Amino acid sequence: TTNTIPKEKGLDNSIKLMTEGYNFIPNRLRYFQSTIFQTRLLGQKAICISGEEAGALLYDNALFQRKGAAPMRIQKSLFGVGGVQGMDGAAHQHRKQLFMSLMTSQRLKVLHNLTVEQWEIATRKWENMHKVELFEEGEKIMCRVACQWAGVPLWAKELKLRSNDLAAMIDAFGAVGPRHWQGRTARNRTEKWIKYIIEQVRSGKMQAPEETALYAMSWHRDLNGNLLNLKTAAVELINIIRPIVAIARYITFGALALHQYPETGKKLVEDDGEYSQMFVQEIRRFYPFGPFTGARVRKDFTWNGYKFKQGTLVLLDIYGTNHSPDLWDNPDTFRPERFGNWSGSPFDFIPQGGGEYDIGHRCAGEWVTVEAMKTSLEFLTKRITYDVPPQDLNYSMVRMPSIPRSRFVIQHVRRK
Ligand code: PAM
Repeated sequence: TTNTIPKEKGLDNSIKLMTEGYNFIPNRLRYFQSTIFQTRLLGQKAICISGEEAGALLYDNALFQRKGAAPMRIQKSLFGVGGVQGMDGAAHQHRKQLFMSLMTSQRLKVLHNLTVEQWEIATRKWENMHKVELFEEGEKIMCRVACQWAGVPLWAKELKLRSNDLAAMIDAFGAVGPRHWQGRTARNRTEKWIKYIIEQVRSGKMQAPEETALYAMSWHRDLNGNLLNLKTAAVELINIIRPIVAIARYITFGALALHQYPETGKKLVEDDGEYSQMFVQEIRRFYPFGPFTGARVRKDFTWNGYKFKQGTLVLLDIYGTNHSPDLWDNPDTFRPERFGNWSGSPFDFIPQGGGEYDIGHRCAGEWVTVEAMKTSLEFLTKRITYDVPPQDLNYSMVRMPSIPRSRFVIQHVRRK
């Protein structure tokens, strides 16, 4: 039997995506009483799907490809052109392996230590500051961590520029107008910087420690035995450092959770590690960051009676899946305990995408994210105290990516 996919009217509904944000897909699924619908976005047909079964579908590499999935405007700002996110097949597996090889437990330990060190250094500065904007400061902390971890030299006087540029690429992903163009400018400047550093390594003028991403990206060989061209090597090295800066968003939402649900802070302080894990998982589930992800149909197929035609863009609802009442009890309640003896699947909890790490497109940096969040939020609760003055802590469900409007201001930072 063939089912008809509910179809949204309109020549193009991109404007509605811009005005409904994270709720664009969930709103329509509710309206159509469906887990699938069809619309038009960015001048093309797009099928939107949501839920665990939908996740399993989108991450089936036999049915979907990433080539040509991310719009050029996202590549020119957020991801870069020619990087791992848009690759398929054996070439993708080989490239993904390059990223996964950097994610060993040893390297996560190094990341942990660097993160603690940078929070310590920041605290010394903050003790003498009247007020601190946690989001931007967190980005700078994570920028330093990212560059040190990756082996990329970063002078103190360029920290602000590099951190702001990496942040601008992330901030651009749901933007039209100036915020988008700032993301592009930031990417161009960052690629120029990173290309220069990789050239220094390749020409022997700079030594990169073997365990670092700088070394890995500089000397990686593709399946034909060739070094990555300079531009691609830079794009991939930026694909390591930029997403580490993006963790500052989750850390800021974590600080918001600590403020709005004070009992979580007490539990973190008394914690032996288990609560910390549940707490960061709930932050990644609850707060809006990635709205959806996408792929293109590789060849015609039928799923649950719905026909998918080759080349069609398919979007998987990340925010909605993480808030689906079919998968989560009281999904709109912040409750870390839901992750206690939680038996998840690779497709029900997908803040950073679903599926497998090694052969799939699941975010390579998910362990780094969890580690940096735990370390940072434990530091905020166990090592320092601070006041949260009155401010507008609301976050928009329309602006993508979202962030509390005040960027989370703290005062009277003191060591415990
Ligand atoms: C990073 O890579 O810097 C981490 C933060 C990125 C958040 C990604 C949010 C996803 C947004 C858009 C994906 C577009 C894919 C659409 C495919 C059609």
